[in-house]
Amino acid sequence: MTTTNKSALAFAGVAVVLFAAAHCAPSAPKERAHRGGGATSDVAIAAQKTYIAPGDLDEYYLFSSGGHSGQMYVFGVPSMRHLVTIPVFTPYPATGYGFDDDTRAMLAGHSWDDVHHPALSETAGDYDGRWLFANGISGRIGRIDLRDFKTKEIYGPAPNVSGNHASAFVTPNSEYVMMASRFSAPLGDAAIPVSEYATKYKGIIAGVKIDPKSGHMSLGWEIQTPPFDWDLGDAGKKASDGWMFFTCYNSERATGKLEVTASQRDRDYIAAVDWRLAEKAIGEGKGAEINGAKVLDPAKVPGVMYLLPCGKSPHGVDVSPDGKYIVGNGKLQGVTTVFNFEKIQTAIRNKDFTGDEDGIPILKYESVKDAEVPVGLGPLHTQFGPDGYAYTSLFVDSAIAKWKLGTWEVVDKVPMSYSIGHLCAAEGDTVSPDGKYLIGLNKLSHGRHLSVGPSQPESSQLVDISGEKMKLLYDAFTEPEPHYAQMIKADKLHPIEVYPKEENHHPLAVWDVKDAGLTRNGDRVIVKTVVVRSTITPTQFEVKLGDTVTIAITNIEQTTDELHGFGMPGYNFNLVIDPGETKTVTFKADKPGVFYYYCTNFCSALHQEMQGYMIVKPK
Ligand code: K7E
Ligand code: CUA
Repeated sequence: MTTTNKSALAFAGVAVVLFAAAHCAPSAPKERAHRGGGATSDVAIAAQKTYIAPGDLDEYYLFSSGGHSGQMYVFGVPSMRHLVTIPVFTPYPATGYGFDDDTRAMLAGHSWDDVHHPALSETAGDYDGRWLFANGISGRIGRIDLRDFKTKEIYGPAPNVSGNHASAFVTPNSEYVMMASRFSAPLGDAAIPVSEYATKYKGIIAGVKIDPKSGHMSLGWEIQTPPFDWDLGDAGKKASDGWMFFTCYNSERATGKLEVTASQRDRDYIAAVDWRLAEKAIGEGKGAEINGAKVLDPAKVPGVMYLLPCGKSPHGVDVSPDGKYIVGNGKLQGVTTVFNFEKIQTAIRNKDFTGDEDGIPILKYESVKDAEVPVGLGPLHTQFGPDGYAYTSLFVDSAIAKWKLGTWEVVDKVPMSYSIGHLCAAEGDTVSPDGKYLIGLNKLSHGRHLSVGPSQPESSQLVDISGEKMKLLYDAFTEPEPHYAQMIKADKLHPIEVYPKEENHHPLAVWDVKDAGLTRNGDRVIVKTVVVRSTITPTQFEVKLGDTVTIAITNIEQTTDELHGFGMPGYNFNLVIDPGETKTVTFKADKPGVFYYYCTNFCSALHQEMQGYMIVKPK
C-alpha cells in the first residue's frame, strides 16, 4: 500500500466515523409550546410566508419520492400540505391501484420497489408538465401522466441493469431517461462467485428512449462498464447538452465490507457519456446482444465514455443551469468538486489522459477541475438558484451551504434537522431555476414532532432562499422515505378532474343502467356494471363455481369528486373508479357462497346503501 493510500484510508476511516456519527444528532427540545422571546417576529414572518388561507392555492407542486414505499407523494409549496399519494410500484387500496386488471398487469406480480428520483419531463431544458418518471431499484421506470396524476406505464425490468439507482434523470428534451447499475453483476445468467467480482462482474449504463408523443418507453442503448457502483446521474444541458454524467463509488472494485474496502482510493469517478454517440453506435450495429439488449463495449466505441476522477466516493452529480459546470459531491470529504465542461472537451481533444479503466480513458484531474469548494462535511447533492448560486446538502454537518458559481465563495449556511440527504429547489433542475424555495429532505426527524413510536416519520424542511440569507420556514413530515423531489410551478399543470365521456372507448363500458348486466360464454362471465349515486347496478348477480368472472365497472358521473369504489373483501379486491372511467377486475370464482360488494368511497348521503351481492353457486 502506498503512502497516499494509507492516508486516504485513514481519512476515509475518520469520514466513515463522522458519517455514522451524524445518526446520533442531538435531540431537539421537547417542549410543545411556541418559541418565545426574540424569535417571535421571525416566526411570524415564517408563518406568513407558509400560510395558505383556506381555499387558497399553493404556488408549486412538489413531487417527492416515497423510497421503498414504491410511491410518489405530492405536496403543495409553500404550505407543505400533502395533497395526494401516487402509487407507482406498489398496490395501493386507497386508489384501487394494483387491483384492477390493467394496473395489476402493470405491476406484473411485484409488490414493492425503491423509488429515489422523480424526473419531470422537459422541453428545451424546462419542465413541461407532461410526465413524471420515477426509478425503481429493480430495474424499472414508472411513467405518471400529469394530465390525471396516474401511473400509466412501467418499463422494465431492463435487461442487465442491476440495482437501478442512478435513475430516472431525463435529458433536456426528454429524449432519454437514464438507468445505471448500482450493484454490478455478471451479465447473462451465470452464477459467478463474488470472488471474481473485479473481472467478471459488470455495470451497465443505459438510456431508455421516450416517445415524444406518447411518452412510451423502450430501451435505447446500454454501455457495459467496470464493476463500479453507479450512484447518481444528471443530464448535460445547454453547453453540455448531449452528455450524461454518472457518479460512482467503489472504483476499487471491492467486495465485502464496502464501508472500508470501497473507501480506499482518494478519488472515484464521474463518467461522462456522449449519449448521441451511443445512440449512433447502436444504430450502426456496434452493440453485442446480451440478454436481448444491444450492449456497447466502450473500449470499442472511442469517445462514448470518459472518466473524471472525483474525490471521494462521490454521491450526487449536478449540472449547473447553463450546463457549464458539473458538480460532484464527494460525500467523504469537506469539499465539493466542480468540473468545467469546456475543459473536459479540451482534455478530450488533447488526449489529456492519465490512464484507463478497461479501455475507458481517464481524464487528468487537474485539467478538467475548476474548483474544490469548501462547502463543509459530507456533501451529497447540489441544487441551483436563478442567480448563479448553488446549494449543497451536507449530511455530516447537517446543513445546507450556499455558494457562488465562478467565485466558489461559500456565503451562507443553514442547519437542517437532521442529516439532510437530497435538497430540492423550485424548478431546480431546469435551465431557469426559480429560486424562492428550497426544501431539505432530511433523513432524521427525532424529537421535532409528536412521538409516534420507534417508526419515526421523515422530515422535510422548507427554506426561503429569496434573500441573501437562507431562512428556515417550516418543518413538514412524511412517511418513508423521501430521497429526491422536484418542484414545478403550479400553473404549468392543468390536470383534468373527470374523464370526459367521449374519451372513454373501453369496450366494456356501459353508460346506461339498462345496459348493465351479466353475459355468459361457456365459463367466461362478464358483468357490465354501472356506478352512479347511489346504486351499483346490478345489485346482485349469480355465477357458478369455477367461472372466470370479469366485472367491468363504469362510473357514469361527470361531476368533479364523484368517485365510487367497488370493494369485495371476500375476493380480496377494491377498485376505485373515477368519474367517466371504466375499470375491470377478473378473477376465478373458486369459493362458493354469498359475497357482498359495496362502494368504498364516501360519495353521497346514500353511500351506505350502495351495495350488492354476488352469489357463487356450487356446481
Ligand atoms: Cu437518497 Cu438520491 Cu438514493 Cu442521495 S440518494 S440522499
Ligand atoms: Cu358510491 Cu359511495
